[in-house]
Amino acid sequence: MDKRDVARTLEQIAAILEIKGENPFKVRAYENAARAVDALSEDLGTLIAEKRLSEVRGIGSSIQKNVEELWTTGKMKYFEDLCATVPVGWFDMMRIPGLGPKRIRTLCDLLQIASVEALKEAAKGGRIRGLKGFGEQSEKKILEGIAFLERGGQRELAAVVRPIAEEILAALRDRKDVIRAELGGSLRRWVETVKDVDLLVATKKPGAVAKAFLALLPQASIIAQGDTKVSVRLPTGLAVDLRLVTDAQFPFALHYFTGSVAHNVRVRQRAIERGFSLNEYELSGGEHAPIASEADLFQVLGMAYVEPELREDRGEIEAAETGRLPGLVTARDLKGILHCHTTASDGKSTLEEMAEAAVVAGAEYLGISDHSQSVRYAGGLSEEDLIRQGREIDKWNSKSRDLRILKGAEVDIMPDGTLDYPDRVLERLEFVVASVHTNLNMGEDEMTARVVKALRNKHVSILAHPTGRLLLQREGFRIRFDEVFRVAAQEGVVVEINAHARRLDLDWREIPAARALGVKFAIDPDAHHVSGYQDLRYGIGAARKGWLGKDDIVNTLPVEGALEFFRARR
Ligand code: DGT
Ligand code: CA
Ligand code: ZN
Repeated sequence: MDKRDVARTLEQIAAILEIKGENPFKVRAYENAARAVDALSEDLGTLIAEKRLSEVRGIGSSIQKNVEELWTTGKMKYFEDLCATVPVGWFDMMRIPGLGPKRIRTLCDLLQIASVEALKEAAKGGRIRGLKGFGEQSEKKILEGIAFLERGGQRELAAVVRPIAEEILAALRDRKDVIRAELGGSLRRWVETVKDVDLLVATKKPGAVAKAFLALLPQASIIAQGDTKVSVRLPTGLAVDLRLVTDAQFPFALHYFTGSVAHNVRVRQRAIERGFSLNEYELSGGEHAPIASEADLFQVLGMAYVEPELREDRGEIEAAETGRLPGLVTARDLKGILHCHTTASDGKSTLEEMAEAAVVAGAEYLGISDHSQSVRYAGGLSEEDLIRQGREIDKWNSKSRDLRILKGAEVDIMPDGTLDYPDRVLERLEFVVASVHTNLNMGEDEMTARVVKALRNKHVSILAHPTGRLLLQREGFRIRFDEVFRVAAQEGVVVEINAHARRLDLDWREIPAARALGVKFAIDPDAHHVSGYQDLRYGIGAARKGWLGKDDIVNTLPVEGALEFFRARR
């Protein structure tokens, strides 16, 4: 849990109270508290541990207790009770872009509806335009908002969903009547956004396990419940599917429910070619060696084991047939953490805190790269600031035997392709991360020329977040990758796989083409807080989905190797 989860819960409370028509002061109090939590510069956990939450302006004493309860127990009774009193449909309606709680309340009151489906019907039937405060335009906006949700606005960041899914999985695995259990679907394939959670359990007692599953999620509403499947929806709108199979069925079900659909279709085709028939429960139609695991299944079909991340029908079937699957990078291969911020710019942890956490994370080196001078909104460093930070880093390095800190900067690529520090500043740094943060709406030609010009500067080591996308929020800018990758490979500039869960930029789908042109990569957390290191696992997931091995990634090198790589082009 981090402060964003807390702020989100407070926002949801405010919205529910408002839809219910409760006291506006109470609504405002929760809204203010949500904003106050979101804007905290100090660590929420620290404030709570030191009993200093009351010092924060905007959080009243009863809300304070609720926040403390949520932080320490992971639950808030007030919120759970509140959720239990309102229709689930409200939560879906709250996700329609542009539709605030006040208007939801009016719509629910006047139209007697409580679901997105009913709202859509009403809008289509022209029954909204005549309502007080609404018009044809708002009716159209509502339909557009619903269409957006239906197109995939319902997806959620994998990083938001995975901790919840892993917690449920762990609780199921703890049970004696669960023989084995795994995540399936897009989560198991490490896709960056997911529609729902797919869980699979092997058991002799499906009824008991299903009951236990429901007891784990008391606030969930049940969508479907049968002998082999239970589907629920959490108050946040997230659907969780649990499938219950026998131990003998497990390998087939796991493979099937991991997907992707495209991969499944190819594997089933291959089974047919070999005279079998494959479905989610068995491989039938002929004699074969016993199958107790996915690996056995692949083997019987004459294939090497395909890691879940690769199951997208992007060449893995052919490679598994001919033994050409790559050895994929793992979290243990990472030796250094590059591209991290500190309180010197817009980070929330100090240099020392970031360093200590990097030691705990097992890193041998940590590359600090705060923002450059013109990035005012993010506290960009002046030349003097950089020099001061350099001294702090020297001090750490002279004391520490566990972790070496590298001096770097995240330097902005200006609209004309020049860099935000002069060369004489850049050449003093051990590595330079270059990135585009402004003028994102340029045409493709202009943007390509801008980035290519920056890559030609021999001090640049890493091209950061190459498209600037923010998952579920902002599309990446338009740029010609083939040219950028070719120049990066030529110049020896590393291309970043930004592991920040909202970025995951470069997209995994683009990685194989970049690699084929000779590009090397770095998996960087872009951490603005010590907790940011946790995002590295999503970067590893993306790199694995992009077929990368250890040797493709510069921060798997020991510190001297990485520094040598950066120095080589200077
Ligand atoms: P998502 O939920 O959109 O993030 O992506 P997935 O891949 O988790 O998709 P989901 O939850 O609809 O289905 C889970 C898996 O079940 C999917 O990856 C493969 C399998 N599956 C679902 N529908 C079909 C189908 O029509 N044919 C085959 N062969 N497999 C399917
Ligand atoms: Ca799924
Ligand atoms: Zn950046």
